[in-house]
Amino acid sequence: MEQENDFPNFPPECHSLLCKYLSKEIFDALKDKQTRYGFRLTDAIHSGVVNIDSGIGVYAGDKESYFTFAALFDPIIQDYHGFDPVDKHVSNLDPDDLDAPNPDPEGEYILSTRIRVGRNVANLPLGPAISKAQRNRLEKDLSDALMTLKGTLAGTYYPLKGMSEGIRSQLIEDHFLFKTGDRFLEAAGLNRDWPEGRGIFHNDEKTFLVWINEEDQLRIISMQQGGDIKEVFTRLTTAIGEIEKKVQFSYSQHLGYITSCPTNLGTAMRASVHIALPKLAKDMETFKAITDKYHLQIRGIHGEHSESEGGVYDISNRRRLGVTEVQCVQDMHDGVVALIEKEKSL
Ligand code: ADP
Ligand code: ILO
Repeated sequence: MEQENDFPNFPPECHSLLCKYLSKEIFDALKDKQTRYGFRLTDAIHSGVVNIDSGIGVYAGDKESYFTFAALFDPIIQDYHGFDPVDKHVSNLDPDDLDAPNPDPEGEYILSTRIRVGRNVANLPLGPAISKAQRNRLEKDLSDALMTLKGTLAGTYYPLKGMSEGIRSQLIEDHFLFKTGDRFLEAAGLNRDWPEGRGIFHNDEKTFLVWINEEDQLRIISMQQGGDIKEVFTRLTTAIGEIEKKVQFSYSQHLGYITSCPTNLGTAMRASVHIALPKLAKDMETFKAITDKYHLQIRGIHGEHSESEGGVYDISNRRRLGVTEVQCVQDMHDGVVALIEKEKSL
């Protein structure tokens, strides 16, 4: 990725963490550095420079980026996650430590539950810096490994290349597959050679799915109808354990699981429900007060950067780094209980 080596000119309407923390001094101190995979500061910031409405604006090209460009990444990570450069991440994927009875056993509010983690393979560049040959090789190795899974995790790999348009758009509409052409990923170099090397693995029931080579090399997903959060988490942690027997994930004592976007570091987990809250939707102040209290994020029902439809929202954990996976899911569960209680009272 060849770019100018000048300090970017951010317009006043830009409020990304990139423009907040990229001073001229930091830019000058980092602009001539590169990682062993040739990833440079200009590559890391390109998405946020091109997309001035970014919330964050940076991506890492490899694990080393987080350390080589720490003068920029550290304050962004500190701001987003409240996590200091001296802090250590701790993982806990034990479902027995989760206290999450179904918040909606009658099925009046929660349509579906989904928990995903991002993973990348150790000793390889991340998506923004990976070569076409490395990506294609990885697709083969990962899909071969997934095809050996047994029991309820057994499934089939469907490459994006050659997939019919009808099947692809149906999978997206049904919330199973990633979209094409995200401009943030595009500018980060994550869409190079699209659709080659990308695809989706899933079991017959589509309760266990794995995206290959999208924003991260693996997005491991467990989902189902209704609000049995514990069942979804248990399936996910079993799957992660099985995949980890075959693939070594990129991990750091400090930052946890390494992901291309710093918002996903740590657990790389997003635990969400699609939930109908039509009354609360008319009082966004109260709605937001509850989601803030439980560290939750509100998205539309077609994922990030989408709108709600018919009072149905995607509610998920906002914290990912410096908290365990169990805590992420617990945040989501406890917040959803509070949201349902409020909705009932209105
Ligand atoms: P990610 O969760 O991987 O960060 P997105 O926010 O784009 O990415 O969501 C990916 C897809 O997963 C979207 O189609 C979204 O609607 C779907 N999704 C997220 N949460 C749920 C849920 N609880 N139930 C059903 N689909 C969901
Ligand atoms: N780069 C985008 C998105 C950041 C968070 N989301 C994801 C999918 N990683 C931004 O800075 O707004």
